Amino acid sequence: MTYDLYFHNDFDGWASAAVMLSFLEGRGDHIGHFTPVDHDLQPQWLDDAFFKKHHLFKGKRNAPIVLDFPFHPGTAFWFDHHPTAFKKKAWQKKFHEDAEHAYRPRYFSCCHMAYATLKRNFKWQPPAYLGGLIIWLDIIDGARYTSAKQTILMKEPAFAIDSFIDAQKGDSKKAEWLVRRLAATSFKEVAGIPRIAAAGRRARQRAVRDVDFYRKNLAVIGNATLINLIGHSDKMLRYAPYYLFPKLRYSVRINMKGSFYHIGAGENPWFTRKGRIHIGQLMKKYGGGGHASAGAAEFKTKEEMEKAKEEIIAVLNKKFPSFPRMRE
Ligand SMILES: [Mn+2]
Repeated sequence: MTYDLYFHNDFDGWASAAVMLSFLEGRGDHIGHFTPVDHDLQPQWLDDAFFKKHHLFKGKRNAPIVLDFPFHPGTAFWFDHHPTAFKKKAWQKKFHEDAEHAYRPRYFSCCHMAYATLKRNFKWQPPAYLGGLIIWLDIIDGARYTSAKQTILMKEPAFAIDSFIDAQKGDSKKAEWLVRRLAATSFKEVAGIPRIAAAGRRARQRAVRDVDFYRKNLAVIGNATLINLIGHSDKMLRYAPYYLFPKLRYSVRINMKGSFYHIGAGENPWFTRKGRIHIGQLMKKYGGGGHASAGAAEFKTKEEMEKAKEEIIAVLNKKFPSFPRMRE
């Protein structure tokens, strides 16, 4: 049988496609089209006839497989782990778990979830090298890095693949090429392919440059750091504040999203002390939202943003004494 693969356009999506491909080819099936998809597609995605109507590729349409992306009722296989997997109430009712359709929001990566589900449901015996890929997707998609430093230095081979995927901007030919490589051999070998190794080097050079921007522009206010990225949004390094100040608990960043002022706040993931502030709840006050450990809100005017910024930093400092300011 021939299927079309639709998968989220990030490392987890591409790796999930590789796991799926390995499984399908193992039982003699084929893939017609490899299509990375992203959330800008959502208005069309919500159409029941999406798989018939879309213009993502030409040619014959095969039974669709969707990975690491919201539920759609017309799929042959669907595996996802996102907490926001169901976009329509009526569709959620149509979801019934079976061998080909599963939802496991507790998995750190869809790649790992698809691997485990296919093994369980189909007695699939995956090639041993896929085990390493799964471990790394749980780290990268689950943001379970050992340190902030690891995210800046990006020395491990998986980071090169991640950087390469990022640079392809959803190109389906490149996606097919890389998904086939990842399905056929160990990710370490894939990371050594010259163009992928080169993408890794470029990403590391960029990170060194961007950390320097943080070093020059990051302010420390009590337990929180503040960075203004307006005009420098390309330099965003989520964990750089904790790399420079590992003892600080929170980071706040200012940016523009279109014509809106954007405040993002996060908690240092390597900070284990209890008694946390729910950042998503804090942002709700300003019409935003998020999770316990990260959130954001948007503002029409600079004045509104400045006022909220002061308040948010004050709240983040309220419950905790100041910690010594230490650079690594
Ligand atoms: Mn994912």
